[in-house]
Amino acid sequence: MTVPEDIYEITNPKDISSLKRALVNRLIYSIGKDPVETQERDWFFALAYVVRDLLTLRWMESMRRYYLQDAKRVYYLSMEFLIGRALGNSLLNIGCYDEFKLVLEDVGLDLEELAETEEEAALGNGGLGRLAACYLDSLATLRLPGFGYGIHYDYGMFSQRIEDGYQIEHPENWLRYGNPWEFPRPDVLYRVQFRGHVVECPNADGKRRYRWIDTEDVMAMAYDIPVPGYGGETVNNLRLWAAKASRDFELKYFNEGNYIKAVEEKTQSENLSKVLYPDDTTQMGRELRLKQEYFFVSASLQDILKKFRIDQRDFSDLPQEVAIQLNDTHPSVAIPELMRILLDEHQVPWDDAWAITVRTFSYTNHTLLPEALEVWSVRLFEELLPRHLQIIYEINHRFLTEVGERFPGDMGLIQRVSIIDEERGKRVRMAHLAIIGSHKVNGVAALHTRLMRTTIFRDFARIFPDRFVSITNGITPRRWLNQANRGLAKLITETIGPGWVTDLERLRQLAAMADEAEFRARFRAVKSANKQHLASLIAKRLNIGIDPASLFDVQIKRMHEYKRQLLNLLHVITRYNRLRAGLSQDMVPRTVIFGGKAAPGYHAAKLVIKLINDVSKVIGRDSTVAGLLKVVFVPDYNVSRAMEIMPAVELSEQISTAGMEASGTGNMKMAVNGAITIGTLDGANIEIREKVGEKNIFIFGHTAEQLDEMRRGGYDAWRFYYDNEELKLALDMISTGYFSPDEQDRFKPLIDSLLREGDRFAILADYESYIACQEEVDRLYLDSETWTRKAILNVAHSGWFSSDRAVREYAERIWNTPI
Ligand code: RUG
Repeated sequence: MTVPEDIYEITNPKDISSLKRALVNRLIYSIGKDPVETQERDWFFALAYVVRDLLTLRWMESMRRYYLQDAKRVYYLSMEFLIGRALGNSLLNIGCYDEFKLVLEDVGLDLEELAETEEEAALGNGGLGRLAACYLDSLATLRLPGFGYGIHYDYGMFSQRIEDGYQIEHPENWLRYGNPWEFPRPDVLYRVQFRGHVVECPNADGKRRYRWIDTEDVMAMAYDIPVPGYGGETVNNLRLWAAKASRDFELKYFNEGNYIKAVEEKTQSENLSKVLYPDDTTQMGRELRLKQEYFFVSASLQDILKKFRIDQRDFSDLPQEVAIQLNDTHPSVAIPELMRILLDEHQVPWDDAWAITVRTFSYTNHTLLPEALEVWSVRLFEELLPRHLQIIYEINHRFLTEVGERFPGDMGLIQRVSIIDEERGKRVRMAHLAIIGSHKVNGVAALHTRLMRTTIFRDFARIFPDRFVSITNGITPRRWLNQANRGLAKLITETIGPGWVTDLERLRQLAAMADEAEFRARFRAVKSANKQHLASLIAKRLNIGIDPASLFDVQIKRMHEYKRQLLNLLHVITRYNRLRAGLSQDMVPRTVIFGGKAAPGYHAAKLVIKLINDVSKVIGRDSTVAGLLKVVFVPDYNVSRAMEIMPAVELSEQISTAGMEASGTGNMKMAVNGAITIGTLDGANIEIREKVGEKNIFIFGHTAEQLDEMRRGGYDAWRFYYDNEELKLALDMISTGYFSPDEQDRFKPLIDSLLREGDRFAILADYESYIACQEEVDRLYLDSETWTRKAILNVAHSGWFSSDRAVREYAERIWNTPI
């Protein structure tokens, strides 16, 4: 049926009175509240429903357009989508922000305040999940048929509270009041099998056939979340799967008359999508995690193939019609799963099935850290996914035979590239599976890809020289500049027009403005207003006063040893000591802001949080440094906090050990918001330096190669300690309880890791050049015109870091869906 035009409630989204009518209608008919007796949350929900209505129409139009164009679909499979709040972003993307602001004012409400009642969708840990969300925004903005698939976790990232300086985790029930953006689809339901066993069936044509039987099944139910592109023309879809008990499962026990057992089993299978694993840096090797991975992969592939309309097509067309991007190895069980479907359910011959599979998949690697690379014990695999293990063995056998033929006699090579690691009790190396089963493997920054090719995946780069590509990450300018920093967005639009929102390279036009005193003054005024705003939020929420005129020096990211928050603290302590020694003349007043969550089981990272808070307390109480130095830990760092802090940052701390941060994306967000980076030659910092120019960034520390060489020659931690008086003093203060008089050896484990356990993250090696670099920062900050000039140049040259550029590169170089 065609939809009659007059069915739409809002025919013109610029017509304030129709928006208001729609809003009040939703409040009454969807929320069931009398407008005279409402809470803010009711209005939020009513508004969200009106906005969702506007999105829904465009969404249906987009789907129809894709269908008619028979466009190639891109599916982004990710265990994490760190979306954040949706209201402000949706309103800006569909161009109705100001109109709704007026409507709300009319009923006595403030849009910004209302937006804060939204629970944030924190379905991710950090960079990887946020990247997925940025890419969805770009896919829709670029009008590409790109769809996300993930898990509908009941509990996303935990919320962090700080009690007595320690991190305490609290479950975050973001669905407590429901999610107004999503459409539950009880009719979109797929069976996902687990366990059971495999039987070989005789086939009429004499070929072997396998059946996976006696499985324990869980159902996957879809929830759809519309993803609006900028301009509102295209709205794509994010489909998240929630686990539901299968009817068979329940019936088995109900029929036995065991009602309680049936309900218990039901709850257990539904637990599958209950909670996000809150750790992105270590591999957890837990059964539930592998089940989550297969659960969402299986449901997504069934859905993808259904949309591919296999009844009308040949499987050999799949790679022309469908591209599937694996966000890290987490969804890489999709490779044997597609093989299983092709082989067992559709009797496609192995070689054809394999060619289809490899051409369909591509894999993004996000880390070189060995502890984060996924491996699964063969035993667990066999228990949960017996047929997949068989297929993996067969993939491996064929691959190793080929390698053996191409590189005869190299047994070491065979062992190193095998999917099965035989050394530590037989394990499946998921990265090897992902590389072998994909036609492209991408790293997320130039250095990262180079190191991937030359270190951990060196052998694969030799075997598949054309498979590895580098696509540097990007961030969406819609959320991270247009929405988060309204002041700067306005200034930019007034200066160069509004086109930058979808063509961020246009920021380049601001470069010339850096030399104009008047523009610098306006730019400074925006930064200053943003700093004041942040200062007022910190005062309101934490009851801490910070000086908006001080230099805002910020490190906000996950807490991890390789990110080196501890190095930052060593600078803070050194600075404190210098100030106490009366050496304040060369130093500018600073506010050092930290924020970030530690994985609940990561003791070292949690201890660093405590140390930050203890140092903050001591410095805060010392009147000799009042007005000169302050340390603040902002609790519960998340997307919303990031959006508040980014616009106010002046100095962006990107100080990871060279070679360890795959890319980083916070570095890009801060640069585009006019911060100057202090960083190592690591991840995307290198490209930031290239783009903004080396005079407009502070680089310090050893390179990845230098650290490698240093390690090979024997790393002498004590030498750094004895050679530098100030470093020695700072470390001694920490280890002797200066900051923890109530428990003197509280921080001994941190100091031991540096001095006695080899300083894996080279904090001591980089201390001296970091301190020297920080001195340069002070000198530059004293010259506020030059500082502002450099800050403007950072904005002007950050255009390349737009996720639109990154997604275009994926489209051209990997998905073969050029725009
Ligand atoms: O640590 C990396 C970041 O450097 C990177 O910017 C981000 C997006 O590519 O991914 C992060 N990451 C790595 N998140 N999880 C992992 C390990 O699986």
